[in-house]
Amino acid sequence: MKEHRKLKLWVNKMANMCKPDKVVWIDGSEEEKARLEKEAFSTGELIQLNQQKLPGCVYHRTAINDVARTEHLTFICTKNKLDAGPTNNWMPPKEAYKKATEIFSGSMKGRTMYVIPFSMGPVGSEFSKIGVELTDSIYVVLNMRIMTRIGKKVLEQLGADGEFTPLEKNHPVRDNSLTGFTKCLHGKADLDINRRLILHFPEDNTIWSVGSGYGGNVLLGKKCLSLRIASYLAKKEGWLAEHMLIMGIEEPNGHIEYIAGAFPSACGKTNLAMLVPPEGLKKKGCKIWTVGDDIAWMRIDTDGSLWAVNPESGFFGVAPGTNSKSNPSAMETIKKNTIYTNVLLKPDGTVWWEDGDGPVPSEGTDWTGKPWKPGMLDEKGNPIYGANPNSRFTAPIAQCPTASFRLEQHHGVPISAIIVGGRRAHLAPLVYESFNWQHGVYVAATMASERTAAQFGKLGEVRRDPMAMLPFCGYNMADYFRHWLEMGKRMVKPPRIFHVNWFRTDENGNFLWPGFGENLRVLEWILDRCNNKVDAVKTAIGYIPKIADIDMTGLDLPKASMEKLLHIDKNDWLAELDSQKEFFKIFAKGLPKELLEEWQALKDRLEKS
Ligand code: GTP
Ligand code: SPV
Ligand code: MN
Repeated sequence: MKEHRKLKLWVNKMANMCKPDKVVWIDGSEEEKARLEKEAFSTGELIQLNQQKLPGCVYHRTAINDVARTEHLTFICTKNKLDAGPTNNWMPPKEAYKKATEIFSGSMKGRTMYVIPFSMGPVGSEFSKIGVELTDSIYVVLNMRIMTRIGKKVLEQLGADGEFTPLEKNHPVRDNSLTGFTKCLHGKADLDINRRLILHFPEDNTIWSVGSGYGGNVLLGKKCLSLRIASYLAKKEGWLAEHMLIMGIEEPNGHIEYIAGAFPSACGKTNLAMLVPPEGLKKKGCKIWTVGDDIAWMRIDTDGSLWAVNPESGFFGVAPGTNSKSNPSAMETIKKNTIYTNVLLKPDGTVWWEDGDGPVPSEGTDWTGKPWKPGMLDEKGNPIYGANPNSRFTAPIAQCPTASFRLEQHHGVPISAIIVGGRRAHLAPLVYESFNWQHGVYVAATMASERTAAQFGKLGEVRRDPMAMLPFCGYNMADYFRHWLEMGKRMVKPPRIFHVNWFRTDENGNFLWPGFGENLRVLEWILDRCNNKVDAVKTAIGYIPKIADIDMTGLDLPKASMEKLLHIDKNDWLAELDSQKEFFKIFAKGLPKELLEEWQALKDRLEKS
């Protein structure tokens, strides 16, 4: 294989700073995987699980203070602060490089630096992007092996002078300086939260992450490249990089329609993407195809519609709550070749988590490595969980029983509808449809959700999370809204935009909607709307279903619950508008005027209603 000169120079430069004992280039082979696992078993970085019951599966614990993305330590480092915008933490590139250099310097002494060439998207697709991650963590290498396409084939694709990943041909904006392989550097250093930095340099196509060993902080192809850097590129190049699942819904006649869905972290993307139709609907013969559970790259094709690819090749899914009832496809997917992180380890070398399958084990070792028994309480009297609430599984998409046959197709899938939504105990109805693209962008830009365990911070607090991209937009979010509005104008047939809420509760705090597989009932209504098959009720906030148009076959839900689920409370919505206005204020003059117009129009409609 010809050598890529610039890549080699960069690897040498980084190695000179980090001072690893060795530098090992990852080729992606099975032999290499076995060798790395063996080494990690010997140091305790990984534990081999019961190979009869969980073939090919391994177990890992991260440090106790390193169990979720740390958004307050995550920075967008652009020359101008305004380019990062008011919703991102910003640091000038010079200062960021300097701070991180101090932590990286000599941090890999006694360790190996692995060089992982990886492709986000099918290798060779014009739409894919290449990255190279340097890391001192075998856990990261093995995760990247599942989550992305790695190794020799990627280097070959990069080629000797392939300094630049190909852009879409004939694209009006070609700026090669931005599209070279993304340079990703990760080091665990001392895993000290006070010396942890997740730095993005979109202007240099570079990511530096130090001091963490957890998921989104360190699998740099995921949130860092495929969302933060990619969103920046997407704006320049005229496409969208989104925190969205992609799924196909096949009708009995074999016709498949695809939808993309943006929900904040731990709000149900993985579960929706691989839902199993409930008994009542199965009879109709609907089928689900899973394309992706976390990230969608979408572009406008020559047919004027929006097409999406999932740049990833694996799931990094939330374990707690995953069981054979809520998500049988996920349970099937993670039976083999899976990395389990921060779950409970059982004495027989298998794993368990809260609301998982099987009886609660009588004993085990918890995610912190301590002996665990059910019912244990901490000093404050709170239950001690066996698995961390943000514990995860890493598994290949190809193992999912509903994996789409179009996963490796370079062209992706056409998107009929975009759905957005968060966790809202009150306010938002089960589903509503926006009036048009611009209104839909406003709905998505003002979406909000209660905070989950996927990010460090206070649980339950409602925060605005536009397009579920608040933590992931690599540039000024006001410009991001403008980009969405522009994209709509360029499409002949833009997808319709819907808002959903699976999490509305009753007076006692119980979910009104059963969720999971039952969500298909709502998706069917959404597709019927896209195909002009059903009417709807026009309300101030958008179109909502006529109750009779949601197929309830086999679901015993009182009509009163359905009414509550679709109820629109005028006063709550007026209060919501005040809160939206506060949010808009942070963008000052940068906010596209169209969003303010939509805000005003909603206010007028509500007041008249
Ligand atoms: P990230 O991987 O962090 O981006 O999360 P995600 O959006 O893929 O969320 P996921 O599907 O893993 O769901 C997170 C949690 O929400 C799990 O504990 C699920 O049990 C729960 N959940 C998912 N779908 C539903 C639903 O329809 N109803 C209810 N009540 N809970 C759900
Ligand atoms: C999320 O938090 O949205 C995730 C998990 O998908 S992580 O990869 O850690 O970001
Ligand atoms: Mn996610």
